[in-house]
Amino acid sequence: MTSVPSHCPYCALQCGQWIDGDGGVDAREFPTNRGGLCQKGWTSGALLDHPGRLTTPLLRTSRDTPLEPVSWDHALSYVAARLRALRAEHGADAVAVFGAGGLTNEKSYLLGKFARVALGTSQIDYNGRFCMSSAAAAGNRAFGVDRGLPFPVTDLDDAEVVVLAGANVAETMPPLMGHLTGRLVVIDPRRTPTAERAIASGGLHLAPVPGTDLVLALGMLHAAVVDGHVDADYLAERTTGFDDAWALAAQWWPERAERVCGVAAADMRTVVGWLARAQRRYVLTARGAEQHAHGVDTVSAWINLSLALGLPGREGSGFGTITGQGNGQGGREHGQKADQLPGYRMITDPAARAHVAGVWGVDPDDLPGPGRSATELLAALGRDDGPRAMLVFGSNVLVSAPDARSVAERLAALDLLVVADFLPGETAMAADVVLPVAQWAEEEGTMTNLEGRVLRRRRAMTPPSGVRTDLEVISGLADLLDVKGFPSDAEEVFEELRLASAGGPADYSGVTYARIDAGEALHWPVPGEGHPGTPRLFTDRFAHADGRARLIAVDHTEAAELPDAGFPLRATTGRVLVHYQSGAQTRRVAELAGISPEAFVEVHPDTAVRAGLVDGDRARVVSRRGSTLARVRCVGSLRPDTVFLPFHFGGEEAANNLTIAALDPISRMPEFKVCAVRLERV
Ligand SMILES: Nc1nc2c(c(=O)[nH]1)N[C@H]1C(S)=C(S)[C@@H](COP(=O)(O)OP(=O)(O)OC[C@H]3O[C@@H](n4cnc5c(=O)[nH]c(N)nc54)[C@H](O)[C@@H]3O)O[C@H]1N2
Ligand SMILES: Nc1nc2c(c(=O)[nH]1)N[C@H]1C(S)=C(S)[C@@H](COP(=O)(O)OP(=O)(O)OC[C@H]3O[C@@H](n4cnc5c(=O)[nH]c(N)nc54)[C@H](O)[C@@H]3O)O[C@H]1N2
Ligand code: SF4
Ligand SMILES: [Mo]
Repeated sequence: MTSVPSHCPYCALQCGQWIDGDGGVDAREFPTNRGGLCQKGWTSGALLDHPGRLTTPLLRTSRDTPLEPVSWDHALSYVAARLRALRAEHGADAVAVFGAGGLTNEKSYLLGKFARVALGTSQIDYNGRFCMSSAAAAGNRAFGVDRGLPFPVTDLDDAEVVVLAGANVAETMPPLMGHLTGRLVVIDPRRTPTAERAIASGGLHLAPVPGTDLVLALGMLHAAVVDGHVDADYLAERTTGFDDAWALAAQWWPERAERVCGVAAADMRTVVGWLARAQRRYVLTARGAEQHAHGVDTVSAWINLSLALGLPGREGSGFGTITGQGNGQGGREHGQKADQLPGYRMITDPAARAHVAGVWGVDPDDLPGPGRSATELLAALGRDDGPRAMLVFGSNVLVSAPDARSVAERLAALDLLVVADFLPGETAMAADVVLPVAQWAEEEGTMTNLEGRVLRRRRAMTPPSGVRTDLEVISGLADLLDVKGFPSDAEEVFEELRLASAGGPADYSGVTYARIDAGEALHWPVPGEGHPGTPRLFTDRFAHADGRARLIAVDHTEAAELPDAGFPLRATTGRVLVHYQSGAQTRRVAELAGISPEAFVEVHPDTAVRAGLVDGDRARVVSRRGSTLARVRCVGSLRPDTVFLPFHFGGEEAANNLTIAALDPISRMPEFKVCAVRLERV
């Protein structure tokens, strides 16, 4: 049987896969995974012929009635008619669109264009707001451009020291561990498998209080200055802003930082010394440091430390953020974000509007302005000034958005909820219209991985009958709304994306399917077909007009909600190896569900005793917003003031019943990683 070379449907490592015509999946040698796959990748084929798969559109005309199978013609005409009516009655912003970082570049692009041109709405955002937005904002303000890793993953191979701030890659990107062979430092309130590896590597596990990474980074910058590790020549030649950043960091000598973040001052000095003395060294952040109401400032603090030590843009060294979703990088470049147009252009920039409007054949004045960010968009649904309808592509917001109970109320208040999905996840089952779409192995497209490399997703098999691709759905709806310019062929969409991105920060104009097929490693920007791509950014200059990186003056801010007598513990949330995100996919893979069948809460044994709980009990975890049921796991290495829950489960087991929708003032990232809770016996 012939197999096609493609990539895993899940995370941003985009491991190479072979997929055969029956949906059989095998590992494929690719630089990011070197022939490895994690359990999710190995079992990804199980969903292609899953008995629960959606293969016919479903519709209900009232929320009190069950979803019933209907034809595609009926479903799409119904949606188009309702959208027209709602728009006529309430204006274009009455219709919202919610996209995802799992969508291909082509889908992200066409969805953004569909919102702005076919619907004329400003109300579009996507789940990447929950994921990469703080890292993106911090990268933009420091470096002038946001590419998660500004160097190829393989550059990490011979690093002597790598600091991972809030990343549990041993579970979230297992094959990436193969690139981390030097001394590791892991910053995580929990002793994760990654932290174990750090200890085994001769490195350190630093366990801060959740939500205090910023102070830790300030303490380390202080240590760098006082211990004489600052690279003064680099700061003078390549940066601005050190003095202002230092004016604040100077207040945070390590012993003072220790009192807030709980990490020993001596460990801060040790790690700074390791970074300063190594030739090849990296600092990488992920969601543990970023998903906070001050996530942008926290990432900035880590960038400040990296700049003070002279890492970014130097051969064999660097700063990066580890992108999460399969197309988390490309998904934030092509215009499904509330404030962006394709090519990572800003929708408020008149030149950007003129360029993109030219490609789209519309008047720039007809393009809407910036819309609401994801959490604010969800909070506005069904309200007087908010959207009355929402189309969702690729996100299970009922499980993954903060303060899930409020999200459920808002979805219920909509006149029309349309969800395109291939599985009956929680959000799809709450919809008025469900549109069954193709899966990764059944469609063409491109994805941009965590190192900014553009990859081909290839069709290995025919989708089941009754199923359409997302591009066909968007194209079909555009037809019914009488708008032209929405092809359903992936390469045709990509050819237009190339033009729209040309000249923007994320310039794809030189990328072609043929070049990717020929095996070229094309990292953006690729400004022209003769251009070889840009595996390493910042080697000569940063992307700001003056070519310099900026240190940003940042200071400690408390978490939005602090523990008190009623809610004495800090809850944090994250991932386990075998489940992906809201679990809509992996909870349906028998092998994975067998390994991790239910929600759990990690608790320090002393904390469990105080709550009258023992290992294996079912507990109720309660916050001011809601509660969740979880099996107690006593973990002796955990901080006694902290509990941890995975967010992969829905309904009564959803960690997001607890979380708080406090937002970062710049990125609008919700504070997924800290809220105050108590434990109760069930
Ligand atoms: N198995 C699996 N892999 C995945 C995914 C998945 O759902 N499952 N999702 C993909 C996606 S979209 C993403 S974004 C990435 C995320 O990848 P990671 O960022 O590695 O994953 P998380 O588990 O969310 O968070 C990492 C760690 O942050 C810690 N943490 C919690 N609070 C704090 C804090 O205040 N400070 C610090 N320093 N650490 C803290 C948690 O204990 C956790 O171990 O994973 C990708 N890969
Ligand atoms: N408490 C807490 N909450 C979190 C996080 C956390 O760490 N803690 N992490 C946040 C992060 S980083 C992320 S990225 C989000 C992710 O959370 P979600 O946005 O909910 O992401 P998924 O669970 O991957 O949902 C994807 C849905 O779309 C479907 N799908 C997959 N691919 C496609 C496609 O190509 N087309 C269509 N139409 N459908 C598709 C899947 O079947 C699934 O139902 O969760 C966020 N929520
Ligand atoms: S690490 Fe990510 S891309 Fe690789 S197999 Fe696992 S889920 Fe897929
Ligand atoms: Mo993510």
